Amino acid sequence: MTHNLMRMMGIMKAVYITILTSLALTGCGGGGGGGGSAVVKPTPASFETTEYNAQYGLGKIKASEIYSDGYSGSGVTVAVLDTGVDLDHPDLIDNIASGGYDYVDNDSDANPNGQGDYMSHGTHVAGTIAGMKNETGMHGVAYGAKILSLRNAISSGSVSSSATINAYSGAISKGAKVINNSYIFSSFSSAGGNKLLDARTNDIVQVWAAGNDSESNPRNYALAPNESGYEDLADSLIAVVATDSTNTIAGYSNKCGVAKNWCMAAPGTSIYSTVDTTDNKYSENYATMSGASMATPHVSGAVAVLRSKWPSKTAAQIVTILYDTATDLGAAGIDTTYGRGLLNLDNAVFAQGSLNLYSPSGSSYSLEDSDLNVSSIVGNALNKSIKTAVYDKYKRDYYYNLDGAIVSPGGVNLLNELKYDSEVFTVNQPGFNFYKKNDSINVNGQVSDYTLSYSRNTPLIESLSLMKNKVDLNMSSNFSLHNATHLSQVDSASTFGISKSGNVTVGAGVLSGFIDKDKQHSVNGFSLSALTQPTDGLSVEVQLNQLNEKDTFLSNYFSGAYQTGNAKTNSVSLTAASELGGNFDFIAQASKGRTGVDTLSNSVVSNITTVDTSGYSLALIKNSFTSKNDKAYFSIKQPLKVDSGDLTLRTANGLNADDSISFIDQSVSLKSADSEKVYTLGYSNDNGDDSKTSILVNYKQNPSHDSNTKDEYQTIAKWSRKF
Ligand SMILES: [Ca+2]
Ligand SMILES: [Ca+2]
Ligand SMILES: [Ca+2]
Ligand SMILES: [Ca+2]
Repeated sequence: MTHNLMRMMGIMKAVYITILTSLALTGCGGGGGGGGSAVVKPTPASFETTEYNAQYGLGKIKASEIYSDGYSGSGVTVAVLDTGVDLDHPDLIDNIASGGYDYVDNDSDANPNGQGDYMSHGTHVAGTIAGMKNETGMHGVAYGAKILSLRNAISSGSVSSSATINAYSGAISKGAKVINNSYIFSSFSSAGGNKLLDARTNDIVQVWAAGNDSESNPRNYALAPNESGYEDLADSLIAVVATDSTNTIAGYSNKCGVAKNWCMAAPGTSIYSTVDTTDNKYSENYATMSGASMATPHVSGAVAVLRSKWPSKTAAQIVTILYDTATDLGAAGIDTTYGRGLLNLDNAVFAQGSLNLYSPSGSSYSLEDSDLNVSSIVGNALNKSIKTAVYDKYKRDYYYNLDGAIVSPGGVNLLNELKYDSEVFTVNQPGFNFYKKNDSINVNGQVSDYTLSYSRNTPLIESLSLMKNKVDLNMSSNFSLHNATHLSQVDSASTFGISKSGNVTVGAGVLSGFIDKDKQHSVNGFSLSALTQPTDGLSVEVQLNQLNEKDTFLSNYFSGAYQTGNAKTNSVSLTAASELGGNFDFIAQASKGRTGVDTLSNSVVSNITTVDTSGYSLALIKNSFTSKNDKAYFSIKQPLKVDSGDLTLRTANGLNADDSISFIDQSVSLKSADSEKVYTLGYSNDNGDDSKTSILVNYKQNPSHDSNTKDEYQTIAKWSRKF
C-alpha cells in the first residue's frame, strides 16, 4: 500500500548493483613521479688510477669523488713560498704560473738554487698541490691549478724573513688565492703578522704548517691568530698538523693545541711527490717525504679546488666550509690534537644542508617543496633538460634538471572511476525533479518555461549542458564525450543554473568547486548556453564558459619556487547532434579555450603567455542496434591539449662575481609534441528487467599526450541491476 503510494508520487529509491569486469592491457598506465635524466658522468673509481694511488694522501682526503664531478682547481693560482720549484719538471711544467720570483736572490728565476737537504722541498710541496694528471708518476690534489713559485728559502732549509714578507707582497700582487707556507718561524714579529693581515685583507687563504717538533702547539705563523691584535687572522689562516696512513697524528707533528679552532689535519707521512730532477740526493724525479710540510699542501690544494669551483666565495667562507666538512678525529668535536679534524675534500665539495631554489626577487624555497604537478593538458611538454641551479647552506650553486621537479599526471584507475554499486534516490513530480546518486545531487524546478537547477558533485555535463541526454553515452565520466571540453577539468563543483526553453533554449549557470580530487585547488566560473531545437534532425548547442582557477592554470599546480597566480580560461564549446536516418546519430563536439595566467613576482615562473587549448570528440551511435533496447557506438576523442603557449622560467644559473645569484630566462613551450587519441567501441542494452549491460573497448594512444607512456587498451563489461 505504502509502496504504491510512493510510486504514484514519483518517489523512488533504488540500489544499483554493478558487476564489472575490466581487462586493462597497459604497459604502465600513466606517469607518476618525475623522470630526471641523469647526466652520465665518469665514476670516482675511474679517477683512482695508478697515478692517483701512487700518492695515498689523495685517497685519504677523498679526492676522486670531486674529480668525477669535474673539479680540479683550474684557474686558481697557488703561491708556493719555499726553496723554489723545479719549473720544468715533466710532471709540473704545464701547471706553472708565469710571474714566479726568487726573493732570496732577487731574480726572476724561481727554481731552487744549489744542492742542499731542502733543495727539492718546494718542488715536493708543489707536486702535492698541482702535480700534473698525465698518467705519469703522481698528481696533485688540484691538478688543474697553477703553481706560483715565490722563493723565500735556500736549499739548506733556512727561511729569510725579509724574503717572506716580499714574497707575500708578490703573492698578493700576482693574484694568488692561496699561499702555501710549509715552514715555520721560531718567533712572531709584528712585521710578519702585519703582512699576514695584508694577505687577509686581499682575500687570500693562508695555509701554514704546524711544525715538526712533537709539541702540543703549532709554531709561527700557524700560531699568529693567537697573538694579541692578530686574532682576525683566524678566519682565513689554517694551521695544518700531519697524520699518517692510519689517520693518526704523526709522532713528529706538532698538535693543534691553542690553535685548535683554526687548525686541521692532513696526510703528511710518506708522501710521494715530485723532486728536482737535478737534485743529487735522488735518482728519480719523485721521492717520499714526511712532515707537516707535506700535510700543508693537501689543504692548499683543497682550497684551490673550492676557490676554482666557487670563485665568489671569500677566503673566510672557504675556510669555514673546510672546517665544517672535516672528518672528526680524536676526541669528539674540535680538539687540541686534530683541531677541526681530517681534511675531507669530497664532503667539502658536496652540498651541505638543505637545498634551496631562489626566485629573481630573492625569495628562497626548499627544493623538495618546489614541484611542477603537470596536468595531462600539458602532457610531457615540460619534460625538458632545463638546467637549474640550487643552493646549499653556504649558498653554493649545484645543478639539476627541471624534469626532476615534474610530477606527471597519474593514470586513471578505471575501477575507482566506475563505481561498483550506487544508491540512487529520485523524486519526480510535475515541475520538480530530485536526483541523488552517492554523494552527488541534482535538483530541478520548473516554472512555466523556466528551469532552475542546483547540483553538487555532479559531472558538469549533467548540470550545465542543455544537450546532456544526447552526449551522455551512459558510461562513467572518463568515457564521456564531454571530457574534451574545458569544464571537464573541474573535478567537483556546486552549480546553480537557470534555463528558458523555446525554439532556442538558453541557459546560464555558475559553478564553484575544485580542480583536484583532494579539493586543494579551487575554481569558479560560469557558463552560458544556447541550444537550437532540431531542424531536419540537427540540433546545435553553443556553450561559453569561463573558469577562474585560484593557484593552478589548466589544472597544472606548481608549488614553491614555481608557484603561479590566478588563471582565467574563456572557452567556447560547440556540440552538434544530427539524426542521420537508419537510427544513426552523429555527435561532434569541439572546444577551444584561451587562458591568461597571472605570474607572481616571487616565483621562478616569470611569464606565461596566453595559452590556447582545444579538444574534440566525434561519435557515431546506432540506436536499436539489434533490438529496440540496445545501441552501439564508436567514438574518437582528443582530450584537451595545449595548442600554443610558452612558459618563461627565470632560473638561477650560478653566482655573480659579487656572490649574488645570477639568473637566466629559459622559455619552454607548453605544447606537448604528442597527442592523446582515444578510440572507443561501445555497446549497451537495456535488458528490460531493471538491469542493463554495457560493453566497452577502449584504446588510448599516447595517454596524457605523452608518447613515453604506454598505450592503453581496456575492455570493460558492466552489468547493473536496480533493486
Ligand atoms: Ca729543472
Ligand atoms: Ca734564482
Ligand atoms: Ca703526473
Ligand atoms: Ca676531534
